[in-house]
Amino acid sequence: MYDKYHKPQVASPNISGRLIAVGKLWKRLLLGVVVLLAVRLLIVDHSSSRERVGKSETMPEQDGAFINFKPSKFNPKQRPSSLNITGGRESSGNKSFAFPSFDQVLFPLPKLNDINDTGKYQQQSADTSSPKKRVNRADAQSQAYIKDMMIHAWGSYVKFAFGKDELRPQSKSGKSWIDGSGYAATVLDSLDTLWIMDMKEDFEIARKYVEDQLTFDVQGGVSVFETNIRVVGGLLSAYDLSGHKIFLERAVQIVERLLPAYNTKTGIPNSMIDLHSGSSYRHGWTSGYVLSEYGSMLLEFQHLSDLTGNQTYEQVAMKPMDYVLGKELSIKGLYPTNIDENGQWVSGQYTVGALSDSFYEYLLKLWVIGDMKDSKWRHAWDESAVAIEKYLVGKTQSGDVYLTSGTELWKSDDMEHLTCFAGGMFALAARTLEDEYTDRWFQLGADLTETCYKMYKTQPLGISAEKTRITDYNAIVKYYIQRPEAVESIFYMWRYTHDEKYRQWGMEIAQAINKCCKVEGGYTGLNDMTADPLQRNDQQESFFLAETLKYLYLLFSDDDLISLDDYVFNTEAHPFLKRSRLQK
Ligand code: DMJ
Repeated sequence: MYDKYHKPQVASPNISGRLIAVGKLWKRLLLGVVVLLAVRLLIVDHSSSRERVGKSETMPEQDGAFINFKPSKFNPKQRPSSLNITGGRESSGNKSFAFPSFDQVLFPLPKLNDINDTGKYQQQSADTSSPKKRVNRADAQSQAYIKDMMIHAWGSYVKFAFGKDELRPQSKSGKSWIDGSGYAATVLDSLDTLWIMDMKEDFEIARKYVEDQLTFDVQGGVSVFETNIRVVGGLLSAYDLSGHKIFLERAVQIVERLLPAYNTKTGIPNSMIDLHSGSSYRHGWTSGYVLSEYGSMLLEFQHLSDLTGNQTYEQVAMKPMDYVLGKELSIKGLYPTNIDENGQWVSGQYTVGALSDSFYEYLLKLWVIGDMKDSKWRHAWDESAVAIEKYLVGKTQSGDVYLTSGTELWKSDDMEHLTCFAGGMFALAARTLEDEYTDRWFQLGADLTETCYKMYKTQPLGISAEKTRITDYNAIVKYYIQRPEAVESIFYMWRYTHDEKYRQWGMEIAQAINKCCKVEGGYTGLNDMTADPLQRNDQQESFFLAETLKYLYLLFSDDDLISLDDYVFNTEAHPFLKRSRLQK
């Protein structure tokens, strides 16, 4: 499959020809070394001058341009001491020479001193200032394959369940999470995917629904978190992409209805709310408030504040984040999954899967969407990443790396599909900051992504379980509900490496889904992904259209389509423009 990149073979030369060729090779090597040394010197000189600029920035706090700079709080060299750093790049304290990689020469990543460097940071992004010639990387045939899946999933929803929250593909009917039609979750979750796949007529059908029929005045409890990531997220990204004001108006309406959930002792929102009455309450099925739920609100609320100028939304969602980030932890960087209404941690178990996942994701993404200026987020994420690696990352005897749950004393040997988002998260962290952890996080991202691919590949139907024991790839929790996390990480790895294997992995997964889950009325999940004959679950998740199909499509698209330089994906794969890209 790499043959098309191979240079044509030449006939083998005789001995003297070989000697001449070797001589030429040495000359070239020597020249290369001299050029690299010169470039390296330029970079060292450049970074030391940036360091000088950085120091002067620490001075006047009243200077608006440097308002967020907190050098005393965030010193990357003061890393948690528990970690034994191996194989990183040179630190600024150790000037031993290392050749810069090709990427470093062309697109040097910012160092921490650049973080508050008002704009210089973003201008270094590859797509805007790169001298490199643009390469169109779209694979039109594979894109069409994925788009066909979306046409079938969306078309079936329109035909059998339009206006309901979800489609039941086998019974060809609709399903609502609450009374009546619910709030049309699949319409709102699908808007940006329709736009990105250039399904403009369908987008128009959805837009008209949002304009003329959508109502949030519905009775019955809905999840504050799910409403936020799917409904608010879907509306805001539809607004960012299309500019239609109605999406922003609707986002304001739904967030106003969510706000009463924040009237609690600690400012941590209740998990459930009745959108009609505004009365809110905690889940019955778990104690206290859930980390991934209250910790995955700020990206959306902040974006809404940025777009409307109303700071209330950001302030309200900031409060619980500041509250938990300021709390004492038994293990620095690891946050218990639950907290009670008095602000006491409830469990002593840690995970990056269910109940925690997107909290960690948002620590990083809050930093990235803010153009890497507010170092409090990156600092918190860094601390978490170090602890996650130490306590929750495992390696099997055959070398497969996985991310699991555990306590201070033990860790499990399984991995949830939900946790598979972490491959992309570690890759994103590595590609947005250069420090001694860069290579390490990127490798961890790549390793986790590969394990998640194997969670599909090793199964009889090519479909992953909800939870897999990684030592032998035995399915432990056997249902499959069209989750996106594996293809999400595959998408990030593709964008950052352009290694064809990632596209191959994504296509294998797409084909397996088509084989097992496509029915006349849409796409179903499976009650048991090992069962023969198939045990379908008659459920088409809204995140199948919002995330799984979107990440698969973007995997085969050109890098410019939702460029990672310009957008940050919320945890439901809704792309938001970075703060610096918003028109003031
Ligand atoms: C989605 O709603 C989001 O990705 C969320 O963060 C986790 N669960 C589902 C998909 O698995």
